[in-house]
Amino acid sequence: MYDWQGDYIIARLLAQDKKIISDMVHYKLHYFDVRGLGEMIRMILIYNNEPFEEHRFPVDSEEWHAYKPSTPFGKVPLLEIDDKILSQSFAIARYLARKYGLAGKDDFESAYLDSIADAQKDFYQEVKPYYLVCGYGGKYGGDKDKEKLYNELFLPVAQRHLPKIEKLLKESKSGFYAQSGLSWVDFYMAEQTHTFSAFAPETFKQYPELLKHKERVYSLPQLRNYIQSRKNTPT
Ligand SMILES: N[C@@H](CCC(=O)N[C@@H](CS)C(=O)NCC(=O)O)C(=O)O
Repeated sequence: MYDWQGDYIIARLLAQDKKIISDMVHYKLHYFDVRGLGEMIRMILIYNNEPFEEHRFPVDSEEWHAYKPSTPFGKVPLLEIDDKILSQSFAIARYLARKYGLAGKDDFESAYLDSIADAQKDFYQEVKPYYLVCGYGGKYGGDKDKEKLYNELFLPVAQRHLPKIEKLLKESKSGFYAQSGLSWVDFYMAEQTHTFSAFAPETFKQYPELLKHKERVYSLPQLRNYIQSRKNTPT
């Protein structure tokens, strides 16, 4: 009697497992072996305990140049979702965020979060020459003078942008960018703060709420172990 019941229960569990496995989406993330624009995507999946495969390759490598023509826009990150392919980091992040309830509580909050991410992207584009002399050992920065770029480009742009971002963070009162709490934009912003505060530590000392926000995100129980054990590349 006991054996039969045991077998029955095991058979039920196996059937359930099969269903769970057949319902599971297979994710494969293609990106360079750095944090960059791929990291928030990794963080969303890890935060949600979602298994995914990774294809990481060295920046500017033969492997990348061979793979590049097969990508929709010649850029990564790129996410395979079963037999579909999605590129553009924000599109991927938003797609996953909507699935996991990390895209704001309603349409307005979702668009508001997008506006913060887009404003940060504008900042990144504007200070990119400084980013390039700091990251990758300066390999892609040309012969530009780092200190001159810091004083004449990075500092004025940062002094214009960072107080606005910090003000919005404080105003949400949730500790995250949305009033309703954590979203994908917190992962993106924490990564941006991590990168730029290492390239300009003195500047970021003036924006302690941004540094605290990064720590708050990195200490989330679902992410803590990953953050401590990940490959912590400069970019
Ligand atoms: N708007 C795109 C930008 C993607 C992008 O610039 N990717 C860079 C790496 S962060 C890339 O693929 N660079 C290699 C190349 O252009 O050959 C996104 O957000 O995904």
